[in-house]
Amino acid sequence: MFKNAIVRIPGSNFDAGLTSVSLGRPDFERVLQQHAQYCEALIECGLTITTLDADLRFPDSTFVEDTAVLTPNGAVLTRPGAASREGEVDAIRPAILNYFPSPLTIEAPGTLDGGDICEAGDHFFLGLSHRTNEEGAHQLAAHLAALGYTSSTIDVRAMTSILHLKSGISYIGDNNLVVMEEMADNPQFRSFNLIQVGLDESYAANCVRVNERVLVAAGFPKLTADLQARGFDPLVLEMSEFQKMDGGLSCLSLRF
Ligand code: CIR
Repeated sequence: MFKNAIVRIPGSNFDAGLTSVSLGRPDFERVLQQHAQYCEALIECGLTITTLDADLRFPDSTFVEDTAVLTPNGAVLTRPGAASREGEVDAIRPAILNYFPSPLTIEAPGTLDGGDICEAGDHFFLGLSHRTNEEGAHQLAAHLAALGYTSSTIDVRAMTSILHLKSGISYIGDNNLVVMEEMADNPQFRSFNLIQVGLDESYAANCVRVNERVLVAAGFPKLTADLQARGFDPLVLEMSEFQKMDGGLSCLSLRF
């Protein structure tokens, strides 16, 4: 069960952030509206949220997930792989210190984005991506071991369709792993109950279990229906403006 979340309001220069997709320019009014609905959804799921002010120094800073890995046993501050995002960790540190007084850290030359880290019970999958390097994953694996968790790496560097590991997989509890079709045959997922997402709904593979609900992006009826049929309670959220900047549901909050 999560009790808390940290979010950051998108800045007016949100459209100056990084993106690898060509879905058009985000509409700032809609960005704010979708973000507000996301925050309301977290509250509906029972979370108390810390809302940080927009930070115009970092256009991508609403994607707070990339700055930390928070576990029940302790926190790790990351070192984001994109140069323009490195300072986001200093910016969020005070908010994290309120809940985790002695976070561990990822040090240079390690880089690591929280979006590459998928918790699946007591095991963590660490994505090697164009943001998270082997050194970063190695440091995190040692920190997680010290906190009592196992981990293993999954290399997604050759997958041009995803930015982070969690763009393609989401653990939604009770041994259930939502996984995009292209990754479903990974032997590391063999012991999980796989919920496959077809090529036409790949973006929806980034969903988030928050207590009794599963946050799912709007516009992906097959996954939504599949989750319902399996007894989950999807909470559907418009994400169009964040998708334009390579962002998914998980990136918009740190949950703990
Ligand atoms: C970036 O490229 O860093 C941002 N525009 C999107 C980050 C998305 N974060 C995530 O999936 N955890």
